[in-house]
Amino acid sequence: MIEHLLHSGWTLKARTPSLSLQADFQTQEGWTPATVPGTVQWDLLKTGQIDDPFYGLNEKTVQWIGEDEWLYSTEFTVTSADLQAEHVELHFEGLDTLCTVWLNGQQILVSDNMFVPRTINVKSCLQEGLNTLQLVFESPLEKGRELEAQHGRRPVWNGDHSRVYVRKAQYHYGWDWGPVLLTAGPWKPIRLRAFTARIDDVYAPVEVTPDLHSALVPVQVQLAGTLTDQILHITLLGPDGQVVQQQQVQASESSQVLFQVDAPELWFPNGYGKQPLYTLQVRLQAGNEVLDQKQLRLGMRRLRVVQEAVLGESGRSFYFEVNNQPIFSGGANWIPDDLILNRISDEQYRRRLTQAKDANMNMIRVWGGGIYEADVFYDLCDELGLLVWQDFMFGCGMYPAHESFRASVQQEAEAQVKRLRNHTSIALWCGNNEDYQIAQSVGAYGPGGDESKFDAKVIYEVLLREVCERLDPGTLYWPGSPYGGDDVYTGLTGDRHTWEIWHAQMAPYQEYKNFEGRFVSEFGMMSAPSLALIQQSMPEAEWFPESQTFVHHTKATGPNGKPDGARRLAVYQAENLRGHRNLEEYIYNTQLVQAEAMRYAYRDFRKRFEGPGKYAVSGALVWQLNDCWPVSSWAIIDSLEIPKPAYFTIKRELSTFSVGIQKTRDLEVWVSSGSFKTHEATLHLHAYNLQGEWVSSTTRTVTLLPNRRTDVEAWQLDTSPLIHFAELLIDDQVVARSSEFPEPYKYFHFADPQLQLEYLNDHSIRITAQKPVKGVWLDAGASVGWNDNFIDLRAGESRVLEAPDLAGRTVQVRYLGADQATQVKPAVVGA
Ligand code: BMA
Repeated sequence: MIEHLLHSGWTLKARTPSLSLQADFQTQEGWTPATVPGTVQWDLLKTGQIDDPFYGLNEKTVQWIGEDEWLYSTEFTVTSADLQAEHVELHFEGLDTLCTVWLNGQQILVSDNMFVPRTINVKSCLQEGLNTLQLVFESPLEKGRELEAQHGRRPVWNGDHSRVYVRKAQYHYGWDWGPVLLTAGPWKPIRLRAFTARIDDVYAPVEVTPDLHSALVPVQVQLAGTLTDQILHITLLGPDGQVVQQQQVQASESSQVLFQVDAPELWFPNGYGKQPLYTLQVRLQAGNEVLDQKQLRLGMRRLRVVQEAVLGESGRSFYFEVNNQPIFSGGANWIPDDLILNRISDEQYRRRLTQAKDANMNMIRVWGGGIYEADVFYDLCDELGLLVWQDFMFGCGMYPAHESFRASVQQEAEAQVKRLRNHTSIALWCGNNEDYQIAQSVGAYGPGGDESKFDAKVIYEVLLREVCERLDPGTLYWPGSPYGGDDVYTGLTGDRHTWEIWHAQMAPYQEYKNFEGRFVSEFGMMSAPSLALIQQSMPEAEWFPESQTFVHHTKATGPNGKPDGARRLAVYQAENLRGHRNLEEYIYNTQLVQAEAMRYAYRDFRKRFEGPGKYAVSGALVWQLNDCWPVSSWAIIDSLEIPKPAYFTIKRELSTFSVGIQKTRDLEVWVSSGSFKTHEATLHLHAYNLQGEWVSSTTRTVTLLPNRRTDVEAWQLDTSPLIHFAELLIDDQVVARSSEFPEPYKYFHFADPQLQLEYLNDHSIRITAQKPVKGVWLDAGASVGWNDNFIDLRAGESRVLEAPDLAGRTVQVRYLGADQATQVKPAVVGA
């Protein structure tokens, strides 16, 4: 196969409505060099024609782009060799969104779904020498509004109502954490392919036997083109690169071979084992000539979603079982990492997903308001041990289901399931985000709901289910997130979004345990981003939380559509902390509250992963891992890639061992273990009074049962509010720490910890406290890769925090109750 990427020579311009389309393409004026793959916004930014939409209030000044039509044009050369091929195709991997394509003046395609790749046979339209390819992108807003006028206005949460009619990433219309940026352009590669025969699709659904002793790898290869006497060579290589098995078959439209792997090296989610990957190579040959080849990486794992009775409770469990081991799915929700999608490099994907892995996460939910992610995203998830909960791209809306819409969704679903189904990380397909919830809120679902008003139910319960069951029968299809039978709020079956905290009644975050679900696929608490990001993304005069620009960079809205982020944040601050005196303290306070909320959530949800027969809560996915621009949001990593304190809290709560302490009448202490083995452990408990003086210490030994919670015998409590620290040791190594300071924090006068900080070398700092201290936060003004941060220290305790990238940086230190930040000069001590 000869393949040309048609990525050069492109120019773009805004459509001039007074000219005919032909004249507009021919005019010399107004053209700008264009990047393909890419979007208009990216090029206008690169060529200085618009200001950075993410800076200050600039978002408002770039809205015209989404309201205009855009022309793209290029010329490319076709050789006689290309034309001699039996088949010549143009392949558009993705067009954003409403696009008409002209080749040498002939219309060859009309596309209206950014998630559907298109292949067109163009042999008869091509000529030797120069050929012209032209694209016209209509305004998604205009088109959506036309469709809305035709079919009716539909309820949505977030963004313009018309979005539900346009198969474009829904967050481009603005969300409660993102600006409006209606991009347009060929956002994925464009290729010209000339061939006799090529590989169209390879499908290899690994099936590990229940006893885990062997795996079957049935390989199905679909070929396209003219098949004569070509041969398919199919090879399976082990994780060590050695050939495991090999077969050759005569090429036919659909070929199958079956490999059996004895004693497969099993793939486990992060934290539960390794991620060995096998390689499947498929080569199409005519004699010695290689016509085409494809390569897949495959993990050997047996995965099921188990919905069984929960001992002594109503409803059913919802847990992922990998290689016969129940998994506590600790992780996060993913939104696209930018609005200008082509700017996200492979390295950026790697950094972000590695941050998730390093936070001991094992599951990422690709949320339905974004995109089916780039191939590299799933490759990384396979490699890093991150299971993927994959939504279809519908979010927070009452979607239509008329015939042409369903046909488009069908094409989209088939293309995306085929593209992604070989990934070991794909653990579940899910119909949508919160569409059952919005349906319930408008009386179209749930108890007493009139489901005849829920048009898209047929998409979620019939269309997508059929596509998944046909194309990827080994993976569970789940109609929505949340979804749990007749009422999306019960929490007794399926998955649940817990928003009673933050949204709804704004319950205190200390109450997460009252709002659990069998699998909590969303919950979150907002906070400000880092100081460095604020300083970079708004003018200095606006560096205060009440400024117009700061509010503009806080997109949360209430039920009336008005901004309510600051208001809700203020309530959570006021309930727990004393007020802030400046921006730095505001950032610290909001981030501390977010971290505390996440401590309660993860700790109390994981606590309910109680062992065989009682996996009462088996998943906790924070809303949200990442951000797509500079904003106050629920993200735990801001768009400058700086993790917030909540990131480190979650990392601790999801580590193989975590300790929980809770004051009821006694002091309740438990340990959650994600180890498949039983461990003998020692637990030290230390108590201090509010003056920071030591009161008592006790030690217990405890046998930690595998992969579940173990309770430690309760301690009787003194009546006065005490500060408690727990330390869990296995083989004399500290494997988990926890502390409990009396709440609400605002009532208590905690003693000055007399913190001492020493630079040991350019990647480690020693911190020593003379008195107990909570929430010690080191801010180096950039993402420096701290191994730990936002820590609590006992009196007299010293800890070393490390970051590879500290050299030459000033570090700011804050803690709960600190008067002001302490600066640590970038001196190298003890090097
Ligand atoms: C969730 C998500 C998003 C939203 C978030 C915060 O339920 O699905 O729609 O951004 O809440 O409000």
